[in-house]
Amino acid sequence: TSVHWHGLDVPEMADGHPRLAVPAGADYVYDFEVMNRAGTYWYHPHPHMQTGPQVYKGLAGLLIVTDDEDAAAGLPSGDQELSWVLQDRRFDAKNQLVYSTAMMDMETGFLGDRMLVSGQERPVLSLATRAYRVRVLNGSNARIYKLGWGDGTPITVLGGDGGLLERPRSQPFVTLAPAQRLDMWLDLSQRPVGATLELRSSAFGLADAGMLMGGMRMGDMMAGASRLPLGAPVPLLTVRVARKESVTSRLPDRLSTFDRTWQAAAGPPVRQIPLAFGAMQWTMAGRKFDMAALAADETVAPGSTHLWEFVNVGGLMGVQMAHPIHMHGRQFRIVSRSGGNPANTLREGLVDAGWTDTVLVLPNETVRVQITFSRHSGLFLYHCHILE
Ligand SMILES: [Cu+2]
Repeated sequence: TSVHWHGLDVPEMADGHPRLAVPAGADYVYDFEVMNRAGTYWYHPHPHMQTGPQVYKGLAGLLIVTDDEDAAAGLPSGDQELSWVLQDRRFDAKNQLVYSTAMMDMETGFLGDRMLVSGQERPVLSLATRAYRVRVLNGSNARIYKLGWGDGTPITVLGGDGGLLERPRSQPFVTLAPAQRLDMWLDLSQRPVGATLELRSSAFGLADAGMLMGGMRMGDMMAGASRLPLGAPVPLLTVRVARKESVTSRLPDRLSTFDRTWQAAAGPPVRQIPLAFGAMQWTMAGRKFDMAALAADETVAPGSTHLWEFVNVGGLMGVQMAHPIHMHGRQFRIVSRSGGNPANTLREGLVDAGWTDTVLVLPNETVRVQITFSRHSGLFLYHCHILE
């Protein structure tokens, strides 16, 4: 296996590239200094064709980076800081994990039929009448969530993949694609003891995530499809207000000043990268994955700034799919999002502000990102984070 430190800017030899996979029984020391700002990062294996099953069986975890600026924001910490990892799984009659390699799962990604939050199915958390900071990771192989509170309370977003936003923002839902993180504020101070609040993923249309082939769901045509299809509504966990605590916790108006260092670059030309489906394979920029080959337009100077545009073109017969595109190395910014279906209900949950390392490109959309590449030279990856 190999270990990828998702979101961290690390040297080539520590990035977990599949060609540097460590053979079974061998040792390898990942040696790097954390250069990232505070944020919710994570780690998972990255060997070629084995990432899906290895993550599924448990080889993944959170990596929380702290710094002075994050501490100065005065957000809830210690027992008031919670971490929820969302993963869908299938179990057999003996409660053992089932990982299917049916054709359908391999093309659109593996979907479980039971939801786990940090390893527990629909946990009930007993909390107090105060505010909490909640970090959420979508650690699923392929499932997209449309997160919301059961009583319609908006989600107060504090940050995403690359740390805190400049200011909190409130939105009815958060669309969380595989590998993405959400940092949110949960205020229970006005709720009575005994009240409950459910976190759930709301329904969205399969077409919103692009899983349609000539009007038919791809999964219906093949065996092995999940009993919990993509876009099905599903409860995730319940928060129960268990005790009264008189602590005043105020949501800070300003969280970070980090954004001041960011400026939209006008200079660099835009490189277009079509995401397409043909001959039963997904391609990026017309190419399949090659372990070591690079195209000229994939070679960048260390520390240089580029505009890359991901164009979700799909394929014949209306084959379409939402792609969470992850770039290794530096966090980047989303400059613009255009095209696609304006009625796509996953859109209202997107958080395109702040620093990110994984951007969801919805069907027929064009998403332009600005990235300043790492000072570390070497061979790094960019890929769709659906693990199959
Ligand atoms: Cu990753």
